[in-house]
Amino acid sequence: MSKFVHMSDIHLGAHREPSLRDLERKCFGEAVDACIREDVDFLLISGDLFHVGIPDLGVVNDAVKKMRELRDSRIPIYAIYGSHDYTPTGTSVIDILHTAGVLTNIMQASKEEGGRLRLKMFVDPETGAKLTGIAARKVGLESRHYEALDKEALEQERGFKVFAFHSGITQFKPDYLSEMETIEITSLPKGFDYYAGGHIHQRGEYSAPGYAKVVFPGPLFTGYGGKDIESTVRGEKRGFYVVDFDDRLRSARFVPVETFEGTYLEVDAGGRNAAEVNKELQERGGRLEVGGRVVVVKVFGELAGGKAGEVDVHAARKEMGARGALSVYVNRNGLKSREEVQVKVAGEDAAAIERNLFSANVARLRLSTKELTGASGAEHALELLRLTRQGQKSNEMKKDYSKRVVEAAAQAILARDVLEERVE
Ligand SMILES: [Mn+2]
Repeated sequence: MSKFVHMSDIHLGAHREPSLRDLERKCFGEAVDACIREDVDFLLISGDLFHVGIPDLGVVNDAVKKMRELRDSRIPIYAIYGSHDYTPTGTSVIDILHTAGVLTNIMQASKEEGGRLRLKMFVDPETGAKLTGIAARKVGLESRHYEALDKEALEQERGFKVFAFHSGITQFKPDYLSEMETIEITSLPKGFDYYAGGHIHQRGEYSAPGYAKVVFPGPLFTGYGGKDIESTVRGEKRGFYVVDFDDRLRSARFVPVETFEGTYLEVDAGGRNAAEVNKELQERGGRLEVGGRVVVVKVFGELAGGKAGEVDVHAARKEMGARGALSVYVNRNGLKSREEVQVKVAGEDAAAIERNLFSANVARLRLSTKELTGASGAEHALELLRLTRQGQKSNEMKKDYSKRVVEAAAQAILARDVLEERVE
């Protein structure tokens, strides 16, 4: 019997706080140690190994050290790009790791006569397992890959086959991602033994006729952003899958990893005034166990008196920090006051608000470019925002930084050109 480990959405470098950065590095390190200890045959990463396409070199160096340990134990790493790994203009760190032989990027596409897309099958030398997949590229671009895909050739391949992808699947989409652009399960070739999913930051195992085992491990550590952190703090287990196989799939089991201890505080401000809410925050917050923990404080509801801004979350954050909390996230997106103008667009966290805001506004535009309308338009806007949020590198000149961001942003709204360019 052979076995491999399937991980996804590791997002190395996602956190700014040194405490979370350390935990994130440790978590990846321990997951790699587990692969070596369990003597797996290979590791498969379904995208978003790093949080950005050109991460800090310190983050890369730490990751490469661990990946070298896998190589030294003769455990190959196969990977595809995630939505965070690619950089529209330049070379991503994934390409460098592929070139250096640290990992193998298993999406290698060529264009056939008539524009059909042919994927190369990689064969793992030790086990004979066949691997291929479709990476996330730019928004809307991967759906074009799927449309053009020569599925028959892949379906005819014999032996144990794994298909890696980094996209939401319409039929298996969690409710909270209802606005996310997804692909139909039938876009994927049928009959693979294991579909190794990435992109969805919630663990899930699914099946459909012709697609017996579709697995999203969710983020290895915790992902990033309010929603992901809140889920982890509220007890959602994070981790990876160990997959046993011979000529077919034998089992796929989830293995949880250590992330962090969490504390969650929810304060319903409904019908009360800001001063009363502050008192409750102080009293209940002060009694919480916060030392060495990640704390999420959620304040919501419509205040009867005072302004939402008068709810003093900073005091609560400071007090918890002083008692040794690793990190304190305050979510007050659901907090409103009667006196203030009602928020027109709501959402559970900043990412959801952005998505909803773009969806609402894009619907009012009349555009001839199809990709820039509807859900795809909202995704493009989000992508643009993500790219313009990239920080300046420590050794990067201001004008180079500005050029990089402007070019990335320009590329982000020119999906078709990039497709022609990349898939030759
Ligand atoms: Mn991700």
